[in-house]
Amino acid sequence: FKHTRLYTNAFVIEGNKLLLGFKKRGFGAGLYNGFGGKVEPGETPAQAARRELQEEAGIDAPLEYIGRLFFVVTGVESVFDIRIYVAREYVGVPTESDEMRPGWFALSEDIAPPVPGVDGDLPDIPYDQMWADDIYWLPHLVRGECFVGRADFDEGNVMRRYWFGSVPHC
Ligand code: 6U4
Ligand code: NA
Ligand code: NA
Repeated sequence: FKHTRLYTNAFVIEGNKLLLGFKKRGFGAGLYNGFGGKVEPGETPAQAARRELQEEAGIDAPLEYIGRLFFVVTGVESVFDIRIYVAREYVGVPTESDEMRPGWFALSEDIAPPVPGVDGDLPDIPYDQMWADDIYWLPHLVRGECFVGRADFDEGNVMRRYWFGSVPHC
């Protein structure tokens, strides 16, 4: 089969809010996503995840590994092996970078009771402006359940098939 390339994707949750970035350039521009990118030589995925979060969102967070997504694109030689991380606290102020514009989104009320006047005005998670498979695994991440899965895309960002499942531990 194809070879794999390591990537990271990091999500920060604070209470009832999820931090996403609007990607301004590159592959996936125009979509909301977590913060991440390629794992560089000599780096562990955890180190890369923390570095990318700092570079793209301007914050530091105690990221924990929560899931793994194999992203397959028709006509692309390598498979993206994306290590997905989550943190429930962070240090710093989310700041726009060349690549990403950060913003907070409301998590559904079954996660934790909303704080009136603080969480109430936030937009819902913009699944229609995210990679099409994210809606199947982001709920696992929000619940703190480890997951693994695969999504296959045609050129033109059309998802052909996917599977996701939760796993007992990461
Ligand atoms: P750097 O190192 O920052 O330049 P970059 O191309 O920005 O890397 P990124 O995060 O866009 O990396 O991820 C590379 C590829 O992995 C994306 O182009 C598509 C895929 N991917 C990333 N996040 C995904 C997500 N949430 N859902 C999905 N595919 C994703 O299905
Ligand atoms: Na990136
Ligand atoms: Na990057």
